[in-house]
Amino acid sequence: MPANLTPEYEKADRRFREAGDDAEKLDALREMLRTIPKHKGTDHMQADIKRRISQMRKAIVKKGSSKGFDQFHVPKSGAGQVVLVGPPNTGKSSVVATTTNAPVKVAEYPYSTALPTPGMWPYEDVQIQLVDTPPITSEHVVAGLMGTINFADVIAVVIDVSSEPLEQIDMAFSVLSDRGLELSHLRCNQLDPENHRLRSALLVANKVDLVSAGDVDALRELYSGGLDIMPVSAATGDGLDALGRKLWELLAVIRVYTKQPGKPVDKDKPYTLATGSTINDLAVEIHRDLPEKMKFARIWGEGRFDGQRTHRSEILHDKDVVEIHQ
Ligand SMILES: Nc1nc2c(ncn2[C@@H]2O[C@H](COP(=O)(O)OP(=O)(O)OP(=O)(O)O)[C@@H](O)[C@H]2O)c(=O)[nH]1
Ligand SMILES: [Mg+2]
Repeated sequence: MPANLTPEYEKADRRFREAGDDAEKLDALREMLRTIPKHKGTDHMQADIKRRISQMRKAIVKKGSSKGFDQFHVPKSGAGQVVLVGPPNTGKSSVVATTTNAPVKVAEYPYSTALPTPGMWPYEDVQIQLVDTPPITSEHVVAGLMGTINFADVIAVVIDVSSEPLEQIDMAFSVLSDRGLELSHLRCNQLDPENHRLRSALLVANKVDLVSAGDVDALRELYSGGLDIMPVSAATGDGLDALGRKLWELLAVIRVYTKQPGKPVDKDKPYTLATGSTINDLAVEIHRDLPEKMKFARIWGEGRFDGQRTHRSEILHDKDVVEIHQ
């Protein structure tokens, strides 16, 4: 294997080799295509992955399961994908409804959401993708939903803090763990790439408007699972800013602005990259031919001399400004 494959790619490749069924294989292949470094040296591999995706899709269609699966595959978009998971009626759809423009259904009765639905949540000048999902219970998890959950970057377990929150947490954890997922408070980039059961996660304690501050403190004291608890109210908006910040932290991405020589900084659409990315990674994102054409780059940012000339292996920080010279 070429030496410059990323740990994310290698993780997806392992996931493919260990996948139990075609749907998981297809998921892993798509992740491989997303994470493979895009440059000439990997052209052949990219073409090979695309061919395998196409074959796998055909195989699934042949087996008659394509409809069910595709509806549960949510392509990634924005700075990262967060899937909201939890028992019925806890407010998963309400959180997505208040933070995004997604056409989700909120209802007083349980089991109102039948399919995953994505929405984009503007966080500062980037967008975090939230995915609303059908509820899980110890008796039943809708077919295909584990594929959606597995694919996400971060899992947000949404519980209703006003109604036996610890039982809801236990149920959600055991449902996920029975299906091969362990939840961790660590950021995406801190997870052991060898352990593909592990996912970055947090607890969203929704409906805090219905309880007292003391009830939230009591939950924090009694809960010993290690995840961060984010108290929010989809009804009043309380806690949502803090939730956005926390999700941004867990996703472990940075945003980088670019500028053309002699022109102002393009502040409209920052590039989002994994923490630890370099100038070269940014160049690949901009255009796959750019790394070859790039002569040098200048960089502005905290702890840097304004416009200092730098090399392609320079590690970028959140909010850096980069000017690439070809
Ligand atoms: N008081 C209060 N009610 C809320 C809050 N969030 C949601 N609700 C109410 O809780 C009920 C369920 O909300 P949904 O968003 O549909 O819950 P859900 O988790 O998506 O439900 P399912 O899709 O059936 O699993 C609705 O009546 C909402 O209005 C909140 O923060 N405070
Ligand atoms: Mg719902």
